[in-house]
Amino acid sequence: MNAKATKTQPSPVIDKAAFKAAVIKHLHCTLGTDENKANNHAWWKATCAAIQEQVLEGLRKTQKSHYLNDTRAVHYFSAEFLMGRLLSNNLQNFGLFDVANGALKELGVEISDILEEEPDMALGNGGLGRLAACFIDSLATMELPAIGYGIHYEHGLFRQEIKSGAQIERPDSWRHYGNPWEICRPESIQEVSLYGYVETKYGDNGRVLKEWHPGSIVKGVPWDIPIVGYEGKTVNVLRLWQSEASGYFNWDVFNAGGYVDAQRENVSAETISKVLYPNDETEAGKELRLIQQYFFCSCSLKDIIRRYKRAHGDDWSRFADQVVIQLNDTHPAISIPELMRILVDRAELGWDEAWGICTKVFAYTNHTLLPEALEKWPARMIEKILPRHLEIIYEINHRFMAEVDKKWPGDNAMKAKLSIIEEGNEKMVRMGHLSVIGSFAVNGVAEMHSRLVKSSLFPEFDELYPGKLTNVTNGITPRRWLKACNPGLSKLIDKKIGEDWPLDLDKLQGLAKFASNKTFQKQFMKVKLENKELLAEEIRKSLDIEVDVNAIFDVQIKRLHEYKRQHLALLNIMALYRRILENPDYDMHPRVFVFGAKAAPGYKLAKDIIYAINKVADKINNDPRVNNKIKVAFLPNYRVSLAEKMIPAADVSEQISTAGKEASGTGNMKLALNGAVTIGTLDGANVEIAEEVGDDNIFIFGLTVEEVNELKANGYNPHDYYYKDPEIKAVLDWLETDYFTPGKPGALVSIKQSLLDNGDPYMVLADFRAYSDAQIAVDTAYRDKERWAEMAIINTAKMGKFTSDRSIRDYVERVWKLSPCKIES
Ligand code: B1N
Ligand code: IMP
Repeated sequence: MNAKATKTQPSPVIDKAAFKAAVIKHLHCTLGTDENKANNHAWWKATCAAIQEQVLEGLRKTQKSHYLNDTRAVHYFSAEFLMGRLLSNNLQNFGLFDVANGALKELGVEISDILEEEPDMALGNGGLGRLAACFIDSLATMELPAIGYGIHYEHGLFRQEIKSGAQIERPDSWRHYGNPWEICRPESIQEVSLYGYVETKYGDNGRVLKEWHPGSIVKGVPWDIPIVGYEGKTVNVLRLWQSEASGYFNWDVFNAGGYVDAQRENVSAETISKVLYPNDETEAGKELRLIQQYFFCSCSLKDIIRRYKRAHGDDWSRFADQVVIQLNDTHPAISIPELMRILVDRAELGWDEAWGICTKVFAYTNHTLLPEALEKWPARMIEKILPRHLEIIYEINHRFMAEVDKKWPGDNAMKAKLSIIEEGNEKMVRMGHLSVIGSFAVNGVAEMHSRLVKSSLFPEFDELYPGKLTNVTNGITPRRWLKACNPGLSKLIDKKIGEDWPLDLDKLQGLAKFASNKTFQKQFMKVKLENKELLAEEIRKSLDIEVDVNAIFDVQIKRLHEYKRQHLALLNIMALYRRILENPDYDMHPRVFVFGAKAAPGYKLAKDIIYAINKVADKINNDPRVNNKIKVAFLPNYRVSLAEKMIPAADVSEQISTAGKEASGTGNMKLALNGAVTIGTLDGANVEIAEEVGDDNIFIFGLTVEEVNELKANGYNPHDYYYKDPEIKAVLDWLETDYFTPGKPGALVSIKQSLLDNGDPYMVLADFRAYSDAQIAVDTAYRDKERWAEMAIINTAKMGKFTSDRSIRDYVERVWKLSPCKIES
C-alpha cells in the first residue's frame, strides 16, 4: 500500500500563475463578482472552486479506474462524519498550499483569512465521527477503493455560546451560503419505505412470500463530498443522503387500517435528515433517530446493489467478494435485516444463502462499553416503522437460539442472556447482539477496550465464535493533525528527518536521537512557544483574558461527560487556588488551564460542570492574590477547526477518564503527536501511548480497571475520602457557598451532590489525591526545561503507531481483505 512508500511533498499539478488565473476565472464566472468587489467569503469560494477543478478531475479518474478494475471496496457506514474544514486539506493534499498562498498574496489576499471563512462541516459529535473522517482520509491516501456513507444533516452539531458562564445551544448552519465541495446527484436518488404492514402470500411451490406494503415512501437524495488522498491520486467519495418527500401516500394501507404517514402520528420526510442528535454516548430511543438510521442504511445498500448489478447482473454469488460493509458502532446495524429483506423478499434467495452472503459482508466496530450507549430499540417501535424487519430479526434470533442450544443444551438463562430480544416489561431489540451475530468480524478500538469487549461485554459470543472478536487500535491522520495544523513543527521535522513522515509516521522515530540535543530542544520548544502565542491571541480575542505564554498550557478538550472527568480537573484547580490563598508563596510554575467541551443539551450535570468551570475561572482570573499563577480559559464552541489551533499549543494533555470507561480516545494521540505530555489514567489508548513513550515520558496516575472494579465490589463510599482528606472536604464545601457565584449560593451544588449523595459513579474522589500529586510532578518536571523538551520530543517521535494509516492497514489485513487500485491518468 502506498502509505509506506518513500515520497517527498506532493508535487504541485499547476503553477502559481495558473492557480491565480483559475481563482480570478471563478471570481468572475462562478461568483459573478470581481477583484475590487470581492470580500473574503467570495475569495474563499473562488479559491475552493479553483482547487475543486483538480478534485473533480481526480474523482473522475478514480471512479473510472475502480469501475474498469471491478474492485472490491469497503463501504464505511457511519451516522457521523466530523470532517471539519476541507480547503486547507485539499490544497495540502495536492501540494498546492504554497502555490495558492503565493497566488492569493499577489491578489492582495491573506490565505489565513480565507481559510477562516470556511464553516466546519460538523456532522458528528466527537471521537466516533472524527475517527470516520480520519479513516476516509487514510483510505484515499492509501489508494484503497472506499465509500463513506452517512446522512446529509441540514444542521450539524449545535454551535455553543457561553452566556454568563452557561452553555447556550444555537443551530449550526454549515450550508447556509452554499457548500463549495458537495455535488448533488439526482440521478442516483433512492426510495425508502416506512410504516405499513406485511402481507403473507404463498408462491407456486408452497414457498412463503412476504410482501411489505409501506405506508409511506421517502426519497433519499445523495450529495457527494470528494475525499482527496495525500498526493491527490485517489479521490474517493463520502456520499451523504438527504431526505425529501416523495408525494407517495398508500391508500391501500390507509384503508386496511395500517399505519400511514398521517401528519401528526408519524415523522415527516423532510425532518429525517434535518438535525444530528447531539448526544454523545447516550441513546435517546427516539423514533426519529431509528428512522434516520434506517433511512441512510437503506439508501446506501440500494446504492451498493445498483453498482454491483451494473457489473454482475442478478448473479449474487460474487456479492460478498466485491462488497464489505463496516458498521461504525451499532447505529447502522439495521442494515443487517435490510440486506436480508432485499435478498430474501426481493431477490428471492433462500434464507440460508442470503444469510451466508450477509455474514460475509458485514463487520462491526464497537466503540463503547457504557451501558447507556448500548443501543436497544423497543420491538414495538421497530414493528411500527419497519414491520418486515422485525419479522426478520425474530427469524435471525430463532435460528441463533438453536445455535446457542447446541452449544449450551437446555441452558435457558444463557439463551435469555444472548438473545437479540431482551424480555421484560417492554420487549427490546439489542442492536449489539444483532451486530455480533450478523457480522464476520467484530472489533474494539484499543487493546484494553477490545480485551474488555471480550471479557465483560460479549464473553459468550467470544466462546461461540472463536476468532470473530478482535482489536484494531484507533488512529489519526497525521496530514491534518500535524502537517496542516502545525506548520512550524512540520517544517522543523522535514528539515531534521526528511519529508516523507506524513505517509510513514514511524519515520518520526528518527527524532528520538535528537531528543537530548540542546539545539534541537531549543528549536522544538521555540515552535511550541510560537504556537502558544497564537493560542494566547485566540484566548485574548475570544475571552478577553491575558495569558502568559511562559506558563504551562494544560489542555483538556473533549465532549463534556462525567466519565471524562472534567470535574476532577476542576477540583484540582480549586485546590491549587486554595493553596495559594492560604500561602501566597505557594510554589508553582504558572499554569493556564484551557478547556473546550460541548455538553449534550439535555445533560444537566454536564452543563452544570461547564457553568462551574466558567464561574471558577471568573474568580481566579480576576483575583490579584493569585498573582497570575493560574489562569482558566474555557474556549466556547470547541470543534475541529478550534482543535487545530489548541493542539499545537498544548504542553500538557489531560486524559483523565475513569479506567475502563474511555474506549480509546483519539485526542490523546493528536496532542502527544504535537509534543504535549500526557497526564492520564491507564484507560483506552493511553495504555498504548504509555507503552510507546515509556513511563518516564508520561504521567500515569490513579486506579486501574481492576482496582476500580474491586473498589466497586467492596462498596465504594466517597464519604470516606471526603472526611479523610481535608482538602477534598474544603473544596467540595466551597462549591456549596456563593464564593464563586455571588448572590447565588448553591448554584454549583449539583457537582458536590453527584460526588457524595449520588455515590460518585466515576470515582472522582478516589482518584483525586493521585491526580493532584501527579500534577505536582508535572509542575516539577516542567521547571527542568531541558528534561521537559526531551519529553515533548519523545512524545512526537513515538507516535508513529497512531497514524490512521496503520489502523486502516490493520482493517485491510484482518477484516476487509482489500487491495489498492492504481489510478490511471
Ligand atoms: O468513539 C471514539 C473513541 O475514541 C472514544 O473513546 C469513544 O468514547 C467514542 C453514541 C457514541 N463511543 N461511542 C460513541 C457516539 C455517538 C452516539 O450517538 C455513541 N462515541 C464513542 C472512537 O472510537
Ligand atoms: P477525545 O474524546 O479526547 O478522544 O476527542 C476525540 C476527538 O474528537 C478530538 O480530538 C476532536 O478532534 C474531536 N472532538 C471531540 N469533541 C468534539 C466536539 O465537540 N466538536 C468537534 N470535535 C470534537
